[in-house]
Amino acid sequence: MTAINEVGDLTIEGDVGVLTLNSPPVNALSAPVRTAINDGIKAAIDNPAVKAIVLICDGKTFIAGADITEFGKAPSGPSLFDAQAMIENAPKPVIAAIHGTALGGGLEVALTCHYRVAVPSAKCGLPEVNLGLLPGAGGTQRLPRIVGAQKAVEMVTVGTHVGAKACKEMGLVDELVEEGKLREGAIAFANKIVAEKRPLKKVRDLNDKVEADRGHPEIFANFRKANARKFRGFLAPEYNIQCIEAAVNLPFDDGIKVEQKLFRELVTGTQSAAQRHVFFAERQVWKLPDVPADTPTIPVARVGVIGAGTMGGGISMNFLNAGIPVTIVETKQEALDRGIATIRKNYENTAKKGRLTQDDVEKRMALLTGTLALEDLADSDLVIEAVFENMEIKKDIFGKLDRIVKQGAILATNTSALNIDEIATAVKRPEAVIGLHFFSPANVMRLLEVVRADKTSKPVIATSMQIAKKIGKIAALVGVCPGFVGNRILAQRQREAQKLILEGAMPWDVDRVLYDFGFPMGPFAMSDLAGLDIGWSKEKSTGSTIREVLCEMDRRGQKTGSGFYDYDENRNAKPSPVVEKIILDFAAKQGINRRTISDQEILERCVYPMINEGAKILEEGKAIRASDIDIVWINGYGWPVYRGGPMFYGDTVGLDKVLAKMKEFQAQMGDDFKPSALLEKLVAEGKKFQSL
Ligand code: T1G
Repeated sequence: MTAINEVGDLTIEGDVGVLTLNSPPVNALSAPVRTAINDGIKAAIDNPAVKAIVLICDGKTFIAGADITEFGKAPSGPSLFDAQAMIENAPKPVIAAIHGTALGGGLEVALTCHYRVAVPSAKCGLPEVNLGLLPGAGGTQRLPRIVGAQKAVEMVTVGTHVGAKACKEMGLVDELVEEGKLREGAIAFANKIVAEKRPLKKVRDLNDKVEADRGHPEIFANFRKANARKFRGFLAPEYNIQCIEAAVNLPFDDGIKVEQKLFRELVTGTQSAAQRHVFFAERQVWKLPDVPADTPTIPVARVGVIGAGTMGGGISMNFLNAGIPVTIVETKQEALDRGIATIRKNYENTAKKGRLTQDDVEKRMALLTGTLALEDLADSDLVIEAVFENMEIKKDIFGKLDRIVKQGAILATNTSALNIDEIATAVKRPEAVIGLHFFSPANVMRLLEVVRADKTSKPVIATSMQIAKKIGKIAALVGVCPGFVGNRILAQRQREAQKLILEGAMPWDVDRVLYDFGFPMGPFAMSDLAGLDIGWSKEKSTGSTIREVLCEMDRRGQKTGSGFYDYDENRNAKPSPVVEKIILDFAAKQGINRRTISDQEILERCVYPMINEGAKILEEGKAIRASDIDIVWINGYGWPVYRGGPMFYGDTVGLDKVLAKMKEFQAQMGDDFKPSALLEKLVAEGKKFQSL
């Protein structure tokens, strides 16, 4: 065995040189890894005893891509292109031996090999688009030469991880070898190649697929049309498509030039910086400074859910999906039956779309037990209360749970706003109480706010974060304050949106600006979707807000065919002259002289107070990191991932600009815009939220 460097070694097994990379955690293409490839392949080429070369990785996976942590830093060591050229121009067959995932640059390295073998559990993909990038090492030019343009655009614009079997069917992998015997299998394959004197197949020279696709621009036109909504606002998907088009229409080396030009644009742009930030932010949320990774956790074998309404039902589905039995409690049989029927209907609908088998549905439903007796939760390891948002009701329930549920269980509330410290006063074990704030629909939305109360114990926190991961959520550990993190920041935007439509904008102006910014919909369209009458009652209505007036007119949103917008039979929204008049009347009654408000002012007044509130949340220690706040807003409220979240966006705009604008608004409109001390401090020090 010859050590090439600290992450690579070359062993000669018979006629085969095996170059093994070992650079945890994912063998990313850092400078040492690129050096190991470049020098290791050269050493194998120069060794006359070696007739074929196997490139394999130790650890959990084949190369999982370029080393994202190197981006933006001065390059060192051989470039990825150098390492790839060493492989592709080798006079001996080079075989990539794939386990785990060959992703991004990893697959691009494998595509410069002459052959690829994999174990059945392996996956291949070009997920750069999820980092706001495109495969910048020839992937967009080589992939379509194997799988054709249609499959290639699908893979590069979604970043799919394709299983080895499908890769073999597509020709991405030449042979599947026995699971757990990759090294032996790859060496045997190498010997076979040599014995059969198979040619050195360079992917770059395979032109039949791209030539067959040439003259069919409809492949790309149809794909763009079908995905316009999904790709709205993103640069990377479109640039990926253009690279595949170049592979079809241009010679290889010209296509590479297109790829390099567009890659450079993306990698130096704000969208990719934002999406790379999110990639790491999603992994940071699980790191809790004051809850050590070895904190003991509570095994959760049985879950109790109180309330079989929309939230209780959705919450239950998360656990049923993870194979955890759920006992769901209601006060009336009819409500219980309705709740369970809704869960079943949701599963049946998913099965109709082919995402679940009927057997999956029955397995999940078999794990669900309905009851009217809280006593049936006695043996639950985790109980989640999801009843009406009323403090007295919740405290009454927690008092009962305290007497019923076994010691050591977690007592969680799904409240979205009530004070969990107060709820915890209803039990003798406040250390067991925590908030698990799911977002509706709870079985779909990825975000979970894990709300630690003053007395919540570390094992309860650690278990809650662990179970969140187990049920496929992305969790942010937050503190008790009005609205916790997500809704507290939302309140800033809602307040300004309501003020803006009195001062001169219309709901459709505010919605358009925020939609164009990248939100899936603006606040008024969202209100119409959710229903304007949430929390409203005819008896108590005073007509003192536009929303109340609309509810009194039975304009309660999409469900009544009108709200802030008028809706046609297909629920297409259009601005409403009725609403316009209501708004004008309201403004007149309040003596407001309406004025024209620019889109820029709408955006800054809606977004900058959100950033400022995030800074206050950090000051108060109600969130651990600025990037956690970004994760909350991206996964709970549809903040566009290519803008990185409110805090990252503040850094992108420049905190000095945000501060200056907040001060300007404060002078004009008062202390709703009072800058937080942290914002002032960061600007004074020339720092960013990311530096915290
Ligand atoms: N670079 C640097 N670090 C990486 C990394 C990467 N590419 N991928 C993962 N890590 C770190 C991650 O931050 C975490 O660190 C640890 O590895 C485990 O990751 C030229 C330009 C491979 C499926 O987009 O999808 O190639 O938190 O928790 O759940 O065209 O990691 O432990 O300190 O996610 O088992 C393209 C990204 C790059 C793949 C494994 N490649 N990675 O998932 O572990 S751009 C990607 C993943 C590129 C070329 C272009 C996943 C995984 P820490 P993990 P996992």
